[in-house]
Amino acid sequence: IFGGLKVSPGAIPWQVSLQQKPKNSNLPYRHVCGGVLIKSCWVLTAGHCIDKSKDMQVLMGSLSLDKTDPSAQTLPVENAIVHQRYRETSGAVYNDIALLRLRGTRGLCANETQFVKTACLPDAQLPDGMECTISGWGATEESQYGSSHLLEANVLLINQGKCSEPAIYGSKLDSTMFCAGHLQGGVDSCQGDSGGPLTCKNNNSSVIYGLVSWGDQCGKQNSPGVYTRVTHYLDWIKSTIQSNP
Ligand code: 4AZ
Repeated sequence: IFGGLKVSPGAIPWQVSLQQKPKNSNLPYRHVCGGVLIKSCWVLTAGHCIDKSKDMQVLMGSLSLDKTDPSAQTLPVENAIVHQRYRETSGAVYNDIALLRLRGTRGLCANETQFVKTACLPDAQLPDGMECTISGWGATEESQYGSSHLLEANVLLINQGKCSEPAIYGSKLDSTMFCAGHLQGGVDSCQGDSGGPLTCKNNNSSVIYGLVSWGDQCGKQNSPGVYTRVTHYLDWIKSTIQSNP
């Protein structure tokens, strides 16, 4: 996160760290992406975060990645389901969404606490200019390697027509994505934040409106962050969860 501040305990309880184990090694799991807990056994993340050849786990309820908080819960990923039309092209990513099924014990996965809670899915489009929150352990202006403490920042929803102007993303942007940030630059998501939440408050409850997906670098003028538009994928999310009991 560029231009962010440290998150307080319990403020973003649906934020998870998606971690992968380096192949053929005894090296520990390392953070690769963010994710969002939407049900006890289900995490939403970005399609481009998934490497089927590596073991994955999810860390929940910890603000720190290096010395995990006592409130932390870690669960293995049983199955990663990437959207069937996920595609990566030069400069844009399409249908950048995946669902992770966690491996629990006796049907129980994440245990709901003050520090671990599910986020609500959105049920409507939200207006341009609305202030929303992004968070993650990704790159900052100080470190391309990211932050060991979870950071957050406020961003504004940017008009789709504006963000589709040739000077910004042109036709790379489609209706399954949206832009958020600050066109003057400075506050943005970055590498390592991918798959993590953009949440907006609607009638005092937070909804997961976007997933960090792509952008032209980070914090640059006229290059806001691009987010997977979660409202476009509600049927895919519901049917994927239903068909994987
Ligand atoms: C990335 O490389 C990435 N500024 C993620 C988010 C943004 C740019 C790049 C948005 O994963």
